[in-house]
Amino acid sequence: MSEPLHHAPATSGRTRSLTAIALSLLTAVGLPALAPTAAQAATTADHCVVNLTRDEVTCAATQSAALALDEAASAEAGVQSVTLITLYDRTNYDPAGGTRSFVGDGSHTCSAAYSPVEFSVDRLDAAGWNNRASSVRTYRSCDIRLWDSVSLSGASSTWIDALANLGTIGWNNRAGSYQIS
Ligand SMILES: [Ca+2]
Repeated sequence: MSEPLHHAPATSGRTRSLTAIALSLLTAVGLPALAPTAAQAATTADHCVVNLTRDEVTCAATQSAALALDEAASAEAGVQSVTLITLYDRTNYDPAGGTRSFVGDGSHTCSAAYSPVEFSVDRLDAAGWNNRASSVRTYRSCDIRLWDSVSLSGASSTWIDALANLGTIGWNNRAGSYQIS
């Protein structure tokens, strides 16, 4: 079985495993919503930030809260986190259905070329994100390539910089894994 997240050899030899963390999120997602005493408490959507540098996943009730928690933890660890890509459950980058962001350290900028692949992330099913992404944004010169299966095999999309509706290229609610370059 392959690792859920690994660097391409040309980038570095490090290998990281996020399966256990991702699995632990499944229980968090299933928790009942708190009483809607604040506007932001009205959603049960999951918003998680996968931090490559710290090898941790941070989740919160909103995308901004998840990013803020990740940034605070990163600052404590002496690193700056920057977003490389964000997957949205809904089209048009609407965060209301849930988001999953992948962040690297502050010095990271993707190379202009698509080869080598800089990050490969499989098993979106373990994170509750298989066949779910409907729009995607990328940052820091990164692009994303979606794979139909959860194991970076089968059909794959073109490289995407940003797309408000993945359905326009036949990839709505379809990705099971992805690569960043
Ligand atoms: Ca969706």
